[in-house]
Amino acid sequence: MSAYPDAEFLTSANKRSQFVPDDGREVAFAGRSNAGKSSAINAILGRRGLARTSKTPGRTQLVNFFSLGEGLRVTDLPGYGFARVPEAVRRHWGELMDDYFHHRQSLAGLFIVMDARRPLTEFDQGMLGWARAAGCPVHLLLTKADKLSRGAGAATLLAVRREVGDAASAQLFSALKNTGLDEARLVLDRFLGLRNGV
Ligand SMILES: Nc1nc2c(ncn2[C@@H]2O[C@H](COP(=O)(O)OP(=O)(O)OP(=O)(O)O)[C@@H](O)[C@H]2O)c(=O)[nH]1
Ligand SMILES: [Mg+2]
Repeated sequence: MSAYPDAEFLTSANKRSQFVPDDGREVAFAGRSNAGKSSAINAILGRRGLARTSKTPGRTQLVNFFSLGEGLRVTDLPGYGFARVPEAVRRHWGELMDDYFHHRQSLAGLFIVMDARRPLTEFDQGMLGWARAAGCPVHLLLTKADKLSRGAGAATLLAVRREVGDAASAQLFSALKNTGLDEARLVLDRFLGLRNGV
């Protein structure tokens, strides 16, 4: 059975007026373009093909809302840091993200998805700084860990944890090998208020 049996796609929004009603609790997945956000959502929710994935960076250009049940949601945000997009698209992305992060009352937690081979880019740091200022709890998902040896993965995780301190929790993850699923689901449930404590 799926970890979240009621998970379903709600809508894609290109502007704030298209966002779903701002009630309940919502957890956002943000990260660089092509980092593996949509794949991570599918793996964590246990629903292949729920969020659209692609080999082409910049695939998710909209804010995609998924329901996990009454008043509980996950959002798949458009990736940042992809150089080869027109200026107008990049500007629109910035406005959409501003609208989302500055107004979303139901935002209860943020997963920052990073390629474990290139963690904590400038953009990731910016996102982390924003979330910290907003008092939004953050979990760093170091994905594509299957691309690293065990030793290199462990060293990366240690370095990331040292760098962020208590600003965020962090873990290794692979959507390809389904590693780190239990840990990610524990954090998601905690952000959604489905579990207490750490
Ligand atoms: N090896 C490996 N590849 C992965 C993993 N997760 C995602 N990928 C691949 O990385 C590429 C991008 O994955 P997506 O999940 O679409 O990435 P995204 O962050 O949603 O991308 P945008 O929506 O374009 O910003 C795809 O080719 C995936 O198959 C993983 O854990 N391991
Ligand atoms: Mg995507």
